Amino acid sequence: MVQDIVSKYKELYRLDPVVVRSPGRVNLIGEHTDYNNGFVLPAAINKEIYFALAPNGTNMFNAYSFDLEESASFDLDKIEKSDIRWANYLLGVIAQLQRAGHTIKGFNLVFGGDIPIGAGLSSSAAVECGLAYGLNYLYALNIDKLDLVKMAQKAEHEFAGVMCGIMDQFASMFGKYDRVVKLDCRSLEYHYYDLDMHDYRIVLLDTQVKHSLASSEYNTRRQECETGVAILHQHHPEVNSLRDATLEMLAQHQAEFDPVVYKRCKYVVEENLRVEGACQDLERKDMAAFGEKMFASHQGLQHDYEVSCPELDFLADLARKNEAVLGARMMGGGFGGCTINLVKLDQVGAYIQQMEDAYEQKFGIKMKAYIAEIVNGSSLVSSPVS
Ligand code: GAF
Repeated sequence: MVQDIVSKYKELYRLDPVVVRSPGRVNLIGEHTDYNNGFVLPAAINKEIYFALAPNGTNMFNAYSFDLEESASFDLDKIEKSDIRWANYLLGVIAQLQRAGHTIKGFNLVFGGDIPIGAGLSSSAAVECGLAYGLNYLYALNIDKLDLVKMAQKAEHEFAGVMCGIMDQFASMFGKYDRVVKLDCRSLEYHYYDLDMHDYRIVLLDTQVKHSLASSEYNTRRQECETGVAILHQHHPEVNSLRDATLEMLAQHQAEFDPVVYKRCKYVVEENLRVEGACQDLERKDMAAFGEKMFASHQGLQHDYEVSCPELDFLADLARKNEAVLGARMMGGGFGGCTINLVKLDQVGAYIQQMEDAYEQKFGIKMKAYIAEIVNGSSLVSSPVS
């Protein structure tokens, strides 16, 4: 893949580019907790986007999407939202860098990779982080990685219109080989945990559906959480986000809550507790207990947070009945995309086959399956001057 990107770059622009890579992510547990200032446990995976870029001596940004076979050019003095959807993830990053006072001179870019779009593996975060990382290197901007992550997140807010939390961009930039990273989304402190992959694999089952509710319901969930925080804050001034709330507080003030808002808040408080417990499981190497928490997370996402869908529920239910599976749940924002499954190594092939058959029989859709390996976050692949 990287060779194809570089060849295309040379064919189009005739120069030797800098090449960087930026991965997609999985999240083991801790869903819809990031924008509630809580905990997440993601990892970067071997589904990646490559970027070839070099200065062009003009004031233009010329981009070519290898996957879509489309090009677009933009004047760097007038960076604003575009009608070209894929370009907005790139333009958003440039806008953030410019706003922070960095001069971005003209450059040519070819990018492409193998992160399936719409599967909940954060292809958009990978695009944002990859370009931020690449420009930081190309123009020696000396921006630290956490600031790049924040800029990438802002790019998503302002140019893609999704009010995401920080998890996806953080995982893409800070992922580490064979480790998961527990991120405290309030303090942005993080800690890597070993994920002992000797006896099992991470299997992603891609439903191939993305229900249109996804982005409107995402924003609704954020509002419901804020409503819950406002109620608790009146009684407990120290509660400024659901991260600060406890199940006891919620139970104490339940009468003041709309029942829907109540179950949203209860889910988030429980999910944060699950992430903390899951990290202790990893320290004890108790993968059975870890897997149980994944199943419990799905139950909460299905019944209390209500961001699942029949396709995801079907796969999670079937996984639960299969003794090859330690844990499984829907992953990411919801309403489609993938389930993440921890599957015993010697049963991976049979499990995928069985799930594919059952899914096709039930929904008439051929699902896709990926075996995810955990890799490092965004990095330099090669540089003509190095
Ligand atoms: C999407 C968002 F981009 C993340 O920030 C996170 O909120 C996730 O949904 C749900 O956990 O991937």
